[in-house]
Amino acid sequence: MLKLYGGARSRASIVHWYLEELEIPYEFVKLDMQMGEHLQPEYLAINPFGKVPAIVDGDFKLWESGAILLYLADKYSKSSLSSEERAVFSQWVLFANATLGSGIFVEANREREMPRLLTQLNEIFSQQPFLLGDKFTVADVAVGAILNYIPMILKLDLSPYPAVLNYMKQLSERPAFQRSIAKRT
Ligand SMILES: N[C@@H](CCC(=O)N[C@@H](CS)C(=O)NCC(=O)O)C(=O)O
Repeated sequence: MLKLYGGARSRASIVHWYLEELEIPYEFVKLDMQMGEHLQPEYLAINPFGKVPAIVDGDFKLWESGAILLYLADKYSKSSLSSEERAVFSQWVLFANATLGSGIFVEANREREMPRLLTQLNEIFSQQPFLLGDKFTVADVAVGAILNYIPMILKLDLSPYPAVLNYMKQLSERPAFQRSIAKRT
């Protein structure tokens, strides 16, 4: 069975959420990061950098939350993906982890980056429920997780972006979200 390695309040919750959405069997291995379990040889054999999340799927090991999301989308989505679909998923997952995450959570970037990023996202969610239209995809897990981390971590006024707030709320009410990221696992 696929194993997801994570720690309390870690980015493993993003992958956890997607596994719940996919409804595939998996085991969540919760490392005691306070005790440095992620830096022990057993885990370093999976991710030599000692960061979570990582997965082990059969003999295959993979780390970096974005890479894991894309692998899961590719392997476990109900229909097979075209090159274009795969590329658009990569675009949004990289946007979430590289551009949106650092634009919001790196304080030095926030004033400059956050308004332009959230204004455009607000525009998108004013037109459609999900990033790619009417269908929830892995892109929403990547971007939605970063957005929903905001109220968990920071006190920011998002009221200028009502469509983003509504999107965050819709996502946070999904049963798979409630079973995973909402518990801050
Ligand atoms: N870009 C990586 C970030 C991984 C990361 O920094 N994980 C943190 C937990 S959220 C971690 O493992 N920290 C432990 C450490 O640095 O010792 C990803 O998205 O997977």
